[in-house]
Amino acid sequence: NVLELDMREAVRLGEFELHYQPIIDLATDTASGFEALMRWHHPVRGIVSPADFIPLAEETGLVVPLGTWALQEACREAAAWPGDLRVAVNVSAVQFAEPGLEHCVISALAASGLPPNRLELEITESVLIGDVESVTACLHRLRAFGVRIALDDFGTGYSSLSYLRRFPFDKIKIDRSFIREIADADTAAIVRAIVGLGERLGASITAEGIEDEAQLTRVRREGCTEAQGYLLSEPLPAADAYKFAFAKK
Ligand code: G
Ligand code: G
Ligand code: MN
Ligand code: NA
Repeated sequence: NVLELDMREAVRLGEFELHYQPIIDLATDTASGFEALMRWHHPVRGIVSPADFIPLAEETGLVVPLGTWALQEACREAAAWPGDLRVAVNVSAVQFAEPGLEHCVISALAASGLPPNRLELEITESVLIGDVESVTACLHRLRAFGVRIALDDFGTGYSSLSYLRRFPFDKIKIDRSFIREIADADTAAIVRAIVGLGERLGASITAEGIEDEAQLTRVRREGCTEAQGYLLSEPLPAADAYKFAFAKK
């Protein structure tokens, strides 16, 4: 596989980069943090989307060194941001299946000096499918250390609600497929119910994929605590995220 060979080289050549998408706190209309999103600058193909290379990186196990790099890079960058701005890093189920993840998180924090409560790990339901006991034990230890845990792409799996019983998440991120359809009354009712769940469970609720004002107005009305999407800002290169973090809004 050509892309796989390229990817092995790419890690070594430093062709990967993180972009940072602002996450807006709807109570203050200011950024509460940024989600780190990987980009691959391929010398021939141009920018390759993680939607194309993450699945391959997971199959080949390359997501482990790549994910280690992303954690280190994101923590290092976030340590330079002002105030208590957080950085959210996506972590794949394959990384959780390896014993080194906890050590990797703790050393990224130590090396950067980033306080643990400014790091958030975004996991999907797939993380809780494998060895549930050891994964939840690992999540509990990370959380006891101060790291925040978010459930990503909520609502897209086969049995989303059962995952809320397996771990007390700090945040639930409502998948953008719900936001796209939020003009629909039934979809809005589901979003409102997720907000209610979040309140009862002590989790904040982020609406993902906000692309227009009507969607923003609607997620505010339904009680979402945070919003993220192209309307608010695209994922930004590190230097622009740094400026965004310092800009008074
Ligand atoms: O940025 P974009 O929308 O193209 O990302 C596509 C997918 O790739 C999303 O599901 C996102 O969670 C995932 N992704 C982006 N960056 C990372 C990363 O650093 N690690 C992992 N595991 N997934 C990522
Ligand atoms: O699976 P995850 O939620 O981590 O995916 C995040 C992905 O969503 C990133 O690849 C990012 O580029 C993309 N994204 C961010 N904002 C928007 C948006 O407003 N609309 C769409 N369609 N995608 C978005
Ligand atoms: Mn995510
Ligand atoms: Na998501």
